[in-house]
Amino acid sequence: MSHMEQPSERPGDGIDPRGPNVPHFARLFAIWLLATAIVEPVLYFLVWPHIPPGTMTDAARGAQFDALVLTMTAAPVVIAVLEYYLYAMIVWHQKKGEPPEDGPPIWGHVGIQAGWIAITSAIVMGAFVFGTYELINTSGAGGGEGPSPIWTPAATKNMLTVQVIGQQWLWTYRYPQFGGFETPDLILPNHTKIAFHVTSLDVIHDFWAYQLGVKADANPNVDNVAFATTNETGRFTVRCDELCGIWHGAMYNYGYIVSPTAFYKWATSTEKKLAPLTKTLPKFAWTYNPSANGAGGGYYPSTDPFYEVYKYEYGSSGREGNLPAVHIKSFGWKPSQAGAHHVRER
Ligand SMILES: [Cu+2]
Repeated sequence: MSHMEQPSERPGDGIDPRGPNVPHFARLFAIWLLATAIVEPVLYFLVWPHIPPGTMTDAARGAQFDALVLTMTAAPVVIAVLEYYLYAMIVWHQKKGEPPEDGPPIWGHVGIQAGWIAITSAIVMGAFVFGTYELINTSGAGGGEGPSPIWTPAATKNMLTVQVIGQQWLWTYRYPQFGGFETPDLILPNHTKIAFHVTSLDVIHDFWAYQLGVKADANPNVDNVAFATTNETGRFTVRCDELCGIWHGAMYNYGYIVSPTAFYKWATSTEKKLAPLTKTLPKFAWTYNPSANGAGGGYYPSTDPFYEVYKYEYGSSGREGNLPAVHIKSFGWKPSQAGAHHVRER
């Protein structure tokens, strides 16, 4: 800094630091370049590994990388804004005893206008292209793609199918490749492509396996598919992320990624252990019809004691509505338990 740039005692005495002869832009640019050159490597090397949701699957890794790119894109903009703010306060602030004075207007400045439009357009269009590519690149980026996914993984061989069933207020999982058993434990093998088929038995839930980078709405009568490839063993959290009633906040559990060997051992032994129970479940399907009192109890139709009554009255095709409770006694239920008011004798 030369002596010419030092603040003068009186306006007109030497060059005013706020005046047009001071290279403000060059200064601002140099400071901005230096700050950016320091901050960007810090983000890349030090911050990136700590960005959620981690690296347990390709989908999670993709989300982490996307967040890094957006952060590194935003950082120079944030630096420029803060720097200009501070610079203006220090260099252009009103001197004591001086009348308020506005700076020179910049309207009509072609360079600033063109630069503004060019830079903001480049950032927005870049984010658009990058975001679209990333969405497709990791097979839907861990989001639910509906019943017929557009972006499917390249290799669909050796893919583990896990059905995720939401109901008020818990998650259960069925493994159709292992006899269709159902369990509250979500166990996944490492280094495996997983196809999550997410559905609900009652209201709308949302399957959010946070560290897997997987998030898919669980709608009744909809098979919502999301993909992820496991990368690391460990525990992850499953939460319901769609307000679904009074115990929505308690609708979470933990899942585990284990070695393929450990998974196979677990899956085959669980299949065997649960076989008698699996027989009482409805046949594996991509969606299940909620029973008449499904929203209240989340029963599957065939295991719902009401359903037997329902079938008796309406046939298995059924229809919605309140059920007359007939023959409840033959299923071991008393009318008072079933909440029935009209017990008809046949
Ligand atoms: Cu829920």
